Parts: sequence; structure tokens; C-alpha cells
Amino acid sequence: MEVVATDGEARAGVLRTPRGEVETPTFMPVGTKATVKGLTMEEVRRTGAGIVLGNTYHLYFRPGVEVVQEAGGLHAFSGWKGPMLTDSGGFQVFSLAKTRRISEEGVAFASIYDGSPHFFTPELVVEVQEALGADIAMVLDECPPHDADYGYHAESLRRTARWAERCRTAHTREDQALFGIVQGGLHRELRLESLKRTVELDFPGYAIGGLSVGEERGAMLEALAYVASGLPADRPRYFMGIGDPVGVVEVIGLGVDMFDCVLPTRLARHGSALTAAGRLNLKNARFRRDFLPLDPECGCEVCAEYTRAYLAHLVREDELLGHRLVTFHNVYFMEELCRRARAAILEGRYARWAAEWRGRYAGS
Ligand code: PRF
Ligand code: ZN
Repeated sequence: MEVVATDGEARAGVLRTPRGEVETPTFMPVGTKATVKGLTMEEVRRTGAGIVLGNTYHLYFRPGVEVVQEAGGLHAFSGWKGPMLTDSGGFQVFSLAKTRRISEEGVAFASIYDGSPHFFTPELVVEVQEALGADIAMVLDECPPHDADYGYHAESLRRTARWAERCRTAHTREDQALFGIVQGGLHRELRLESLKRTVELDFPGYAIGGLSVGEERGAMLEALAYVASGLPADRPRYFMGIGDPVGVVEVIGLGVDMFDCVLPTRLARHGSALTAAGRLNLKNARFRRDFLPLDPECGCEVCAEYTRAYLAHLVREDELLGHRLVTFHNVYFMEELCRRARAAILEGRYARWAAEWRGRYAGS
């Protein structure tokens, strides 16, 4: 990772991977099941996205690692030619399973697909991610509820650090970068302990996990600020799971380079469009005869061709095309937001740009 410019804590950089370079800050659209729901990979590319995320958890169950491997890896299987990142599956085990049993060895849980019992260890999730073949893989971590007690967070972050070390030992692919994940909840000393232990393992990149999980924004930003300031400046910083435009502008201001979230694509499927003036719920009656583009300031191909009235009609009728077009626009919107943030950082006007941007964006 090359940091090209800084402005306050914000960074503009270039992330180098075996499958090409990505300008940062960058929003990674989520392709949980090796598809960004509704879009072809060629369309994803046209949104300006540079790197796409996949999920070990889901791909492990369906279609299964062997199928992806036989296809020649996640890139060949999905048709995405640029860089890819896979999350380790830890977060999905903790967020999706009704019950799970954590031990030093790993985590036991039931599959969301058929209830069958499974056991993820640091070694297994590394092996699976090596087989999937993304350019960036993540260590197995535990993301406890933010309001778990102090003792639990302490125990958990130490186990996550030991798992991180086991992941690093198990990791063999030289054409794949393995990122560490900082946990520790919202307690300053625990965050700093997790930071120290994770950085000691000397990963080529670091994620900040366990945030944006229901805690207050102020507490989230405070925790992010002291983690980010302690991470090595020459390594990429990935904030896991933030995708609301206001939050994104805030975390970029604190030095985040990469982030992902299902929000922009999920909102699209529910008929909500992201615009410079805030979110539009296309199911609202006021759009039935609104012949403006979704966002008059947007340069995307959907805004060039279609009106709010048409898209509102498709969304109301639950037409496939409606979901597809709004998804395209929303992902483009996030990538454009990143490009503008980057330009502002390069020109040393990030704080001013962010305040102006926030002033025009209604709600969150
Ligand atoms: N860990 C992992 N993936 C994640 C998270 C985490 O803490 C989050 C939390 N916002 C989203 N995705 N491995
Ligand atoms: Zn658009």
C-alpha cells in the first residue's frame, strides 16, 4: 500500500494486489455468494468498484470449496477479473448462528443452510480461503456483541489474537495477503491491547472489526480513532461493515482506506436510492410522476437513461430490472463518493469537503 497523500488523518493511496491496483479510499461491494446481487461482474466494474468481497462462510457451504477450486478459483468462477477479498467466516458464524460453542481450538456451529454441525478453526478458514484464491484473506476472529462485559471482551480479544497467530502460521500462499483484525469492543485499553497484539504479528494489512454493530456513532468513531492512529502507516486499513454514506465520510476522515457493507445493495433491493441529497424511498407516492433522474448530479448510466417515475414503477411492481438498476446506481454512488473523498484528500480540503457534503446529505 502506497499512501499518496494525507490530509489530517485521511489518506489517499494505492493498494497493490496480484490482480491490479486499487485507488483508496475504496468501497468494496459485497458479493457474498460470488455475486453482487443483481449485477454482472462487468456491470460491477462499470460502477467503478476496484475490489469485490466474497464470504468464506457462504461459499464453503454452497457451492462448496471443491467446486470453486475446480473452476479455477473465485475469479474464474465468478468472472470478476480484479482484486477480491474474502472475509474469514468468523463474523457470519457469530451473526448467523443461533447457537455456537467457542473454545480455544475454534468455533462449533450449525449451518444456516441445513442445520448440520460444523467446526471452524483458524487453520481451516485459512485453508478454505487459500483454495478460494482471493487476493486478500482475513484471519478468523470473534466479533462479540458491543455490550458484552469487560471480562468477556478481554478474553475474546486474546483468543482472537492467538487465532490470528495460528492463521498466520497456517497461511502459505504468497500471492495472497492475510490481514489481521483488531477487536476489543469499546473499552480503550482493550482496543489498544488488541491493536498491539495484532500489529506485533506483522500483517500486510489490518482490519478494524467489532464496530458498527449497534453501538453509538460517537463511541464507534472514538474507538476507531485510537486504533487507526496506532496502525502502521504503510499498511492498508479496512473498516469491516460500514456502508451508510455519512458513516463512510466520517471513517475516511479518521484514516480508513477500505470498507464494505451490504447496505447500498440491500437498500436498492428494497427500493431505496442513495443520492447527494439523501436517501429516496422509491415506493413513496411522490415519485410516481417524477421524471428527473434518481440523482440529477450522478454520472451513472442509470441516471443517464431512466427517470424516478420509471424506476418507482419497476420497484412497485417488484420487477427484476428495478432491483438491478437501483443496485447499479447505489454502488456507483458509493464509488463516486470515494473518488470525491480521494480528490479532496489530494487537494488538502477533506474536512471542508466532508462538512459541505454532510450539510447537503439529509438524514443518514
Ligand atoms: N469481523 C469479521 N467480519 C466482519 C466484522 C468483524 O468484526 C464486522 C463488524 N462490523 C463486519 N464484518 N471477520
Ligand atoms: Zn446514478
